[in-house]
Amino acid sequence: MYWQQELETMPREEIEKLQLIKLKELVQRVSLVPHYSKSFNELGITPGDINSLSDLRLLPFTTKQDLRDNYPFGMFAVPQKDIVRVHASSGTTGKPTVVGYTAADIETWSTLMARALMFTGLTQQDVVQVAYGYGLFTGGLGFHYGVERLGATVVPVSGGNTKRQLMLLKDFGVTALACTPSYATYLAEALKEQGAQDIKLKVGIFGAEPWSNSLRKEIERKLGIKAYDIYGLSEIMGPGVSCECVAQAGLHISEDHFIAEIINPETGEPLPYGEKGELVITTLTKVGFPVIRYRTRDITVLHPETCACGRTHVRMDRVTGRTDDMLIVRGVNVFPSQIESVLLEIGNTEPHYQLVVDKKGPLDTLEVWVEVSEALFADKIKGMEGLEHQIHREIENTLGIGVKVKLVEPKTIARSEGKAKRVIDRRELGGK
Ligand code: DLL
Repeated sequence: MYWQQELETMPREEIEKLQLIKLKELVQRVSLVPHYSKSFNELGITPGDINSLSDLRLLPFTTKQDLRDNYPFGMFAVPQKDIVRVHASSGTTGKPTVVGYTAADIETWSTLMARALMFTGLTQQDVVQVAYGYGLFTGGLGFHYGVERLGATVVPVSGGNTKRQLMLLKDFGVTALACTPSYATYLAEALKEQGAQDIKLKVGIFGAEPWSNSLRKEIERKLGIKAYDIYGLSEIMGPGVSCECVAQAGLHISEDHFIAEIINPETGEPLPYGEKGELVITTLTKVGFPVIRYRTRDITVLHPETCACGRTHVRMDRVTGRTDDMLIVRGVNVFPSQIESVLLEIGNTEPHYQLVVDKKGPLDTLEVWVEVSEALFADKIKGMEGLEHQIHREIENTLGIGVKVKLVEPKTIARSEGKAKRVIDRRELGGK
């Protein structure tokens, strides 16, 4: 089932031809944006220099800092009267990054979201509960427009109010749930407590934060659904930049709208297909806020082979983490999702955990707090000590660092209704 079969199954050669035509147009368009005209001048580049897709590497990167420097609307490529919507993502410090859409951009986004929903097998028959936040965050409205475009029924409940979420899920015969994987975990737990009966849910479309394949299996088991990974970022569009199909073998990036590259995050050098590095995206068709070679900071791998689903668009591996979320503990690189995988593979734990990084004297320490399963907890001390040792051992085997494991009672770690905050880094506070 395809939304736009011809585009989704285009031979690679044709995709590349189309991309080159659009890239040339894009470079013309952005050369009118002061930020880009300045950097093109500095690099001595003119739009005429782009004659093949490999010339992409002549172009400068765009970073989050560039967006901050041009806050709020300085990167837009059209007069403000043509912008019909803005979204923003909150930064860890200071002002948010602001993105703008023309009516044509909203149209493209809705189409790409409808495509993504269809990747997961949804049709007009489905009832989709959108429990991503509505507002400046792109999750809620991005899904909303996509579900409507698909012709399915949208339940625009937004994030939070778990009790109401569960009521609607049952009463409206919801067949697909869209929210962060951490909120899906929370909803699964709450549903179990209520006694999950008469639930028609069959599909979950989860993203906006890293999650491991083990957590996917856990959610699939707990909710009795198929869970798909959807990826996106506001700077590029919002959700729907890529999404898994029913083959669950990577997330297809809509290459008729985006060019994806992988670079070495340290040197900025492009890496070949199959190698792990930072994802960089160029938007080919965005009008209001086109972006050249945006450094996402997300770590992944690209695979160009045609998928079992018949789509030819390049697939990216699930994002294991961001270069800036990577913890460096005593010189070892650690992504929270790696620890998540270990915890869930071991079993007898709940998918609720918290990592606490601190500095004791000259050394970094990593504490892993994890909730034990209700069953084990009911059994009290029996088995707890063994579990603690096992987690310690498995993490040390996988990551090569010793950690302190703290088992906590069920329901003691804060639940998240949006993006989970898995890490407390006390080193940032000077060890306090
Ligand atoms: O999180 C857009 C979105 C909404 C995607 C709903 C999927 C579903 P931002 O708030 O700008 O936009 O955050 C973007 O979130 O650079 C990644 O680091 C992370 N991220 C998004 N999706 C995934 C995913 C939205 N499926 C940032 N896996 C991105 C891992 C993800 N990380």
